[in-house]
Amino acid sequence: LIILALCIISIQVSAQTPSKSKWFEDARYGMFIHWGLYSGAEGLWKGENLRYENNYAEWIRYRNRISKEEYGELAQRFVWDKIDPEQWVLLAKEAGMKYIIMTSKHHDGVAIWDTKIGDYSLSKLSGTNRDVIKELADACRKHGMKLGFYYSHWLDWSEPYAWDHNQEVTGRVTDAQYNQYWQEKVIPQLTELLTNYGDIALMWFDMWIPYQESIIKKEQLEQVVQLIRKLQPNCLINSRLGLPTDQENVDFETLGDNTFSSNYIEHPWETPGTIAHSWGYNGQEKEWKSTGQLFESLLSNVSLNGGFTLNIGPRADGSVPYESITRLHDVGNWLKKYGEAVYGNTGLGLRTKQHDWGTLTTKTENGKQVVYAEVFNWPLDSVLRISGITSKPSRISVLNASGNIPVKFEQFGPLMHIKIPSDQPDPYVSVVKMEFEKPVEINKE
Ligand code: FUL
Repeated sequence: LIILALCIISIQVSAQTPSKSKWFEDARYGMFIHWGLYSGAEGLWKGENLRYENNYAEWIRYRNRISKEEYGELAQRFVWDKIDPEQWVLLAKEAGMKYIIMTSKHHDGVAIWDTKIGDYSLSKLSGTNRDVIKELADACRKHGMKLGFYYSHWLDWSEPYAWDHNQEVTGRVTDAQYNQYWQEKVIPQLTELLTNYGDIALMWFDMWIPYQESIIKKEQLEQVVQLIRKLQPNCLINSRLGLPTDQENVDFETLGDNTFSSNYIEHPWETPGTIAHSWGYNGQEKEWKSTGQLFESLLSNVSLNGGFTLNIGPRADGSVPYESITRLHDVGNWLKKYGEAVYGNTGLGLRTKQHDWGTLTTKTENGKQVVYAEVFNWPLDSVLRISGITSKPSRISVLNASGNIPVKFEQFGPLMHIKIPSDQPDPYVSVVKMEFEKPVEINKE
């Protein structure tokens, strides 16, 4: 009897235990930080722009064929008196972001933390005793921000035995050589990152081809997974590790850079996005996105069950370009008012772009479901038309700064006409809230 009781209790506990990715699925919005030696180059090398059009500033060493020694000299451009990782955390908080993913080692192979594995680190190259990753981890803990690390496992342009696109020309390294890089750098460095900086919420790897097409072996990837599961059991792993998303080893899918889905995806996923073109700081940047585009990216992802990880590329003195700050503040101020339509929300699984005025997000609390309409294009005839919901709402209101204004509505089967005020409450995206006593019924036709 006791065993039976224990079994029942344990079944109940496991049924109640939220999945370890729940926080990530609720967070929906996070900050990516690309900061490394390349930030010191600012997209320019000896007066020469980044070679090849349409390229990323953090690729400058590879694109402009800079030698390892000369590249290392960029460390002298780092202004340590000014660098303050806590400012990045405060900016993320202000922006309404719930996690930070920091580049710990990008493709250039430079460790941003004070690694003991080799001497190719920002700390050693610039002769400082500072460890930016430690400072960032401490600041995240202080301000309740989740922290994850980007780690370039597949590519490392600093190691002769790692993968380097130059080898397309010069010939591949052998499997044994690659494994040497893996065992002597990747595994020990990951061990440091997962041991010395407290709780790590996620690891963001970066390989955009399936491992079968790369030099990496499945066993090597599984070794990484086992290491993470052992050292940080709650740490999430993204799909760019190279293993398929449907495998147990991958906790969330990362779509392509600035790539968006056109349908609802059941498993956890995110889009990594830039505010401009490059991820790393580029002083020549011209392609700044509008704040409206950023709202569109965030809200359409949430409406399809995904998240949005938006990047900043600080300069070598740690400062963040004004263009990024102002956009982050605009979205953050909006989230302060309307965050209830984003955090913990998902979508209804209707057709993408079903409504030309905007998106629908939803969440359920205590058995009651709420649906939010995020209206980008406020209808001129003061009628918001929503199709696909057949349940009757108990209340509909328009959210605005002075509270919720209840509004009238009519329903014709799966069509709802909501009478909205003629003036849109928000200059970017206005929110209409529909409350239901029970889970809503959907008509996808
Ligand atoms: C890409 C990288 O090559 C870029 O430099 C950047 O880090 C982006 C997030 O992933 O694939």
